[in-house]
Amino acid sequence: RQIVQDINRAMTNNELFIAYQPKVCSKSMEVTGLEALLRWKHPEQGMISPGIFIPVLEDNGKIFDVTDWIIREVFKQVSIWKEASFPFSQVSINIPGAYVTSARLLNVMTKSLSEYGISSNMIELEITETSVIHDIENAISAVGKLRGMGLSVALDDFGTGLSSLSYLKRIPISTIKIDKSFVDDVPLSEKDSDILKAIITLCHSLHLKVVIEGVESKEQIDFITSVSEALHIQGYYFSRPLIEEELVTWYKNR
Ligand code: G
Ligand code: G
Ligand code: MN
Ligand code: NA
Repeated sequence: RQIVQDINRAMTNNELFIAYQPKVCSKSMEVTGLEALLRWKHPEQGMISPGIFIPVLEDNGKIFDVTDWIIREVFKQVSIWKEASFPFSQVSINIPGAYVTSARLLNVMTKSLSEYGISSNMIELEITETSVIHDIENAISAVGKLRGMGLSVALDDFGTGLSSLSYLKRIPISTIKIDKSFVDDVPLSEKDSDILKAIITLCHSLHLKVVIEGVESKEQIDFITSVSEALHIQGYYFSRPLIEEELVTWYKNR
């Protein structure tokens, strides 16, 4: 496909860039993390959503090179922020399914952390529930090694994988990201509100850090903060994903 040829050019041609979306603590309202999200400004087609091109890159294996590119870009940015004493917090990187269980991920992480002088607790890797269920034994082993290096690991899109919950106690993740679909109709739907509350309780009883994704309204914030003061909230209510300059301005204006 054309995407594959174009992505090679995009990586060297400044067409790809990273946007960062803040996560905010439900108690202090302080920024507790940033999720790195890939963006592609194609010269003819304009902005192309990663929801469109990432699955294509996954199908042909090109996603490995692109993820390496993302890791380098993020680490470069983190080292600049560190140097400038910018008050950033932990940065999360989305890692595609096939990459999670590959030896390449451990190697790239070890090498890049040392190359950019970044401590592992500044980085979180987001892996999807679907990819974990796909290859549970290898995922458990890979996550164990990453955690052993001091990296945080988040389970992304939690609740969408039609999974059995039994793997939750076996996989040594640090964080759960509850999928947007569980918060969309909160607090209007009493049933959805009860389900969200139950998931949060379950995750907290497993001592997991909990991020609620896709929060867009004040009413959702009020409900979430009434459930627990130990939650992390991500969504348009606080901010869309921002490029570096926008992020600096956003921090200043808070
Ligand atoms: O940012 P946006 O809502 O457009 O993302 C759409 C989809 O693409 C989401 O599922 C998101 O997880 C995925 N995505 C965005 N950025 C990255 C990335 O850097 N790496 C991977 N693997 N997926 C990403
Ligand atoms: O699959 P993943 O969770 O990585 O995808 C995250 C994507 O969800 C981000 O790329 C971002 O563009 C999108 N997103 C983040 N917050 C919101 C929100 O409040 N509403 C909507 N509709 N999308 C969001
Ligand atoms: Mn994610
Ligand atoms: Na998600």
